[in-house]
Amino acid sequence: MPEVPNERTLVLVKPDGVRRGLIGEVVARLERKGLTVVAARMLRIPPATAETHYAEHKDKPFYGELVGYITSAPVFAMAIEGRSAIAVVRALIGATDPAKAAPGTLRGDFALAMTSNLVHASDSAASAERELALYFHEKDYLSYTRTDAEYF
Ligand code: 3AN
Repeated sequence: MPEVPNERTLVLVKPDGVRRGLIGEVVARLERKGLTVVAARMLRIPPATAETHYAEHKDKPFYGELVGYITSAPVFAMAIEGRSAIAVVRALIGATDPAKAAPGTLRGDFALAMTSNLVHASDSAASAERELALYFHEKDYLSYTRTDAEYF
């Protein structure tokens, strides 16, 4: 098998996903792909954390709506590990605009609007490190070997 880096990334089931009862669907798709959930928590994101999380969008016209939305109801935050986890999770989630997301992706199958686009996932190693630290402490990561690890 080619050497692919083991990575850790942040996935958030956003307020629309939580309120629509889609936490399990998101987790199931990540797990069946061969990725490992190594930390998880349910929380209502404090406004200050949301502003830090979305700091790169501070000057965009949709920034206020984005922060308002992500703080509007609980999210389900996960740390996900696996081979090339950052790119693989982004591929499973699909394009930012759910109207353009490919069928078979989470956004392609379950979302249509831009703000309530179901899931967030870190888009690079630097983002993953920064974003994971907003939601988890080092002691929260419980790495383990899946019984089916030989296939992944
Ligand atoms: P992604 O979530 O795919 O990483 P980003 O980081 O470019 O996308 O954008 C963060 C979030 O901001 C998106 N998930 C979406 O909710 C919102 N967003 C991005 N672009 C727009 C836009 N043009 N209009 C409204 N909301 C947007």
